[in-house]
Amino acid sequence: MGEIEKLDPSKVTVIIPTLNEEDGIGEVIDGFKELGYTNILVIDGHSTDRTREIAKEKGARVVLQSGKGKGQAVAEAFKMVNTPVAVIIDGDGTYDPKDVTKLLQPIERGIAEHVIGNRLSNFEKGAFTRLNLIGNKIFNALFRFMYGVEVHDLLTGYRALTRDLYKSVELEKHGFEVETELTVETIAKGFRIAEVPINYYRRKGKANLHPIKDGWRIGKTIIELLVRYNPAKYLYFIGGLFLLFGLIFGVYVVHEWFNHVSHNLLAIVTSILVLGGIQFIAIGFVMTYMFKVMTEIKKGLREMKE
Ligand SMILES: Nc1nc2c(ncn2[C@@H]2O[C@H](COP(=O)(O)OP(=O)(O)OP(=O)(O)O)[C@@H](O)[C@H]2O)c(=O)[nH]1
Ligand SMILES: [Mg+2]
Repeated sequence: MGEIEKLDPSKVTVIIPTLNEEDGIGEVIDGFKELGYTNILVIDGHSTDRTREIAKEKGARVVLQSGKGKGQAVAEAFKMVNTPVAVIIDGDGTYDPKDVTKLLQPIERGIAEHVIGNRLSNFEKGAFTRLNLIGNKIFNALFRFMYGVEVHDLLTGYRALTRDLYKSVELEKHGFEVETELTVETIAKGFRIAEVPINYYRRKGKANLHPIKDGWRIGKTIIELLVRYNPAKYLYFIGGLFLLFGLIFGVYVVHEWFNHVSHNLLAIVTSILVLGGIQFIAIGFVMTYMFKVMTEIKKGLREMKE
């Protein structure tokens, strides 16, 4: 990371995905301009209000996304920018442009390639609905449990990423799953995440997120992407289930056998469950090891390229 020390605003591109954010977009752009950031890319999802017009007036570069959804917009924006760092922020005025200095610090210090702004310690009343807050907590807990990474605000929309990272992430999800996917891609590729506390305010304008529909998709994504991150965990789970049932049947069969009753079929099933379970877990171990080595190799190759 020799290239990055104290980051000059010219080394940063601010990416703002928008869909009908005429009430918020102006102040977000102004906020960054006041701080000296001039590379501002608004990637718009075919807003039907004055969003694009306002963004252009304020001097941002405005691009219409080619597909649909926030995820697709962010992926497209990553292809278009090339500064050492990209910052992503929502266009609805819920985040404070001034917090960008906090967001950049871990990158400047060389301790992370992906910094996420944690909204949960300091948010304005009404910024989260109760459902959103509960949903958030559940997803974060699920994520920590499954991935073993200490993330407390997985779904935040305010992030900073280094070029190495934003150029190498593969984003396949098109909607609000993008935050989850970015985080999984980061750890799966061996990059480091840091979390900094930021402010969070009530949104300007109407919501785009549907808590139930999008919540369901986000939850599914967390589970689905485990395959990409560490497929062995699935094998442990299946192996564990096999062993558990094997054990239950086994105890029963043996117990009955002592009472002079034989259950031949169940005895066979028990053996299959136990042997199968052990095999799943053993393969899981091998896969975990392979995965670790692959991550190290990818990291090493990247460092060599620098
Ligand atoms: N380009 C593009 N941007 C989108 C799309 N959907 C949402 N956005 C933008 O992505 C950002 C985050 O979306 P929000 O609707 O604020 O989602 P959220 O912050 O999780 O939910 P709220 O609590 O309702 O604000 C906003 O700036 C949206 O305008 C889309 O389909 N295309
Ligand atoms: Mg928002």
